[in-house]
Parts: sequence; structure tokens; C-alpha cells
Amino acid sequence: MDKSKILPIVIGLLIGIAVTFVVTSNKQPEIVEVVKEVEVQPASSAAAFNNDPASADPIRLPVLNWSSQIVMANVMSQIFQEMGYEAELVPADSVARYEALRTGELHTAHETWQSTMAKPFYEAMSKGGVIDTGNHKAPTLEEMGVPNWVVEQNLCPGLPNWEAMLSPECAKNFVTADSDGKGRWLEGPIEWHGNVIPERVEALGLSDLWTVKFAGSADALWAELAAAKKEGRGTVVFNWTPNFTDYEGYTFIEFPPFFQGCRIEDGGTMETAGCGSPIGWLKKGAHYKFPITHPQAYKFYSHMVFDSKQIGEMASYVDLDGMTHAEAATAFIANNRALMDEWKQ
Ligand code: TMO
Repeated sequence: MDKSKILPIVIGLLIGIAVTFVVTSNKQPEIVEVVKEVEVQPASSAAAFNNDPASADPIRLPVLNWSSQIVMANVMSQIFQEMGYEAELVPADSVARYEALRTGELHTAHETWQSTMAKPFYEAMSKGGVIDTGNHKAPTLEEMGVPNWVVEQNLCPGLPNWEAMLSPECAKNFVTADSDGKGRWLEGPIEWHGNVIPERVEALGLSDLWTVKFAGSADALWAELAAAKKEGRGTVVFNWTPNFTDYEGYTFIEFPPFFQGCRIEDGGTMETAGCGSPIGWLKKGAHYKFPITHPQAYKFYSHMVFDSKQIGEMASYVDLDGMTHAEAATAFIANNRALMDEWKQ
């Protein structure tokens, strides 16, 4: 080959190698940077979808003022801790908790009772931020009623039909020291249903014979049931099912049927506000990000469907057996271990 032709080729090759080297060595840091970015990127977006419970925020569970709700919160808290999450029990108000659920201050509303909570639940949902995680397997009723022995002793002939209460002969068996000579209905704490029950008494034309008093706590309702039984006097007390009282049985008064809008708070009038409570659902609500921020916990929560007997069991450990809520939750989990483990899957 002609030398004059070889030289440019050699020079060309050398330049080529040099250029390749410079370009490659220049690119090196670029590649490293890109790799770094790629590493950073999935790490930060994965935080939102992290499957590692330890890196998630504490799960905030509302605590209200009746036993099954509090024990259920403790059951969830203990199970979530078993799964490696942190869980906090947060004192909450029955109605206001749905706004807290919407904004993410709370992650669950695990006992949402149709009769008293459907309204704030759906209002919060319509603003955005609340999701429906399904129903427990438990029909519910929240209603005024009497212990079975009041019926057995015929203290108000005609019960459970509410019209029995139009009789002064009935009302006089339910007079107490604080009731101005009228029969007394002991309603739950006013924060549960506001004025629904006093409005009902008015709407049904019962207010000349009956008066409504609000209890300060659920415990005050159970204390009244025990005291009335001991004294052998009539008593009308707000109660609900599922509850620990399901074991003995309880007689709920039958009022004119509920329909959507019958209550004053739902746009009803004194013509309609005599309606009773619905036989309703028991629902689980969640903050909309809960499935994303705590996927394993949400899986448990979505599988967690209690029946009436289990909800009664949770309440009875506290209200009949005198356990603390945390002890009751531990006992409940032990008694239902296979189910708890199944719901984690
Ligand atoms: C909400 N409650 C079960 C007490 O009626």
C-alpha cells in the first residue's frame, strides 16, 4: 500500500480513538447522573406505594364513646402493629370525624351506623376525600326501647307498638325524679343524634305524657338499665343492635316507618318527624389515600367484615366482663385468630 495513503488512515484512526475517548469519558458522568436520577426517582415515588409498613405514617383510628367501636379500633390497632405499622387511637366526635376522615387526619371510620352517620358520611364523601370500604355483615338498629322484662311485667300494655305510649296508664310507670311527673325516655348523649328523639316525641303528640333526657355517656344507659331492673320500675332507654344486650334480648319500640327525608334534619316536617329509625347498614369509611399509603393495612381493612355476633362479643368483653378496651381487643383477637390472619392475606 502507498505510504501517502496509510498516513491519513492512521491519523484518522488516532483522531477517531481520541474523539471516542473524549466523548466516552465526557459521557461517563452523564450516564452516572442519569443512573442516579433513575435511582432517586423510583425511591421517592415508591414512598407513596411503599409496601414496607415501617416507612409509612402512623395509622390514625378514631375512638368514640361506645364499646364496640372502641374495641374494634383496638383490634385494628393491635393487628396493624402485628403487621409492622404504627397505629394511633385518636379521640373523635361522632359527626365531626367525617371531616377529619376527608382531610386525612383520620384513616378509618370503621363503625359508620346508617341511622345516625349516613348524613355526615355522604356529605364528606361528596366534598371528596372519603371512600366507602364496604359494609359489615350486620344489620343495625339504633332505637328507643325497653328491657324485655318491662314487656313481660306488662308495664305498658301494647308495646312494642309506640301507640301504647299514648296511654297515661303506661306513662305513669316510667316517671322518674327528674321528669316533671311525665314518663321519661333516656336518650343517648346528644352528640349522637341531636334533637331527633325530642322532635319525634313532639311529632307523635307524646309530649304531654313523656319527656326526653340525654345521658352523658353509654355507661349511664347501662347503669339505668341495671338500676331500673333492681328497683323493678319501668324504663325507656335508647339502645342499639348489634350490642352486648343482644345476649339477653331487648325490645325496640316500633314507630311509624322511616323513610329518607322524614326527619327534620333531612328536610322533614312535624308531619313526618314521628318516624322511627331505619334498619340500616354498618359501613366502613376510609380516607381516600389509605389504600395507597398503607396498602397491606388497607387490604386487612377491606377484608374486615364483622357480623352481629362478633360486634356483640367486642362490646360484651367490656360492658359485661369489665375488661379494658385493649384487653377486650386482645381477647377478641385470640378468640378469632384464624379469621384475623385470613384477613391479612
Ligand atoms: C352510635 N350508636 C351505636 C351508639 O348508636
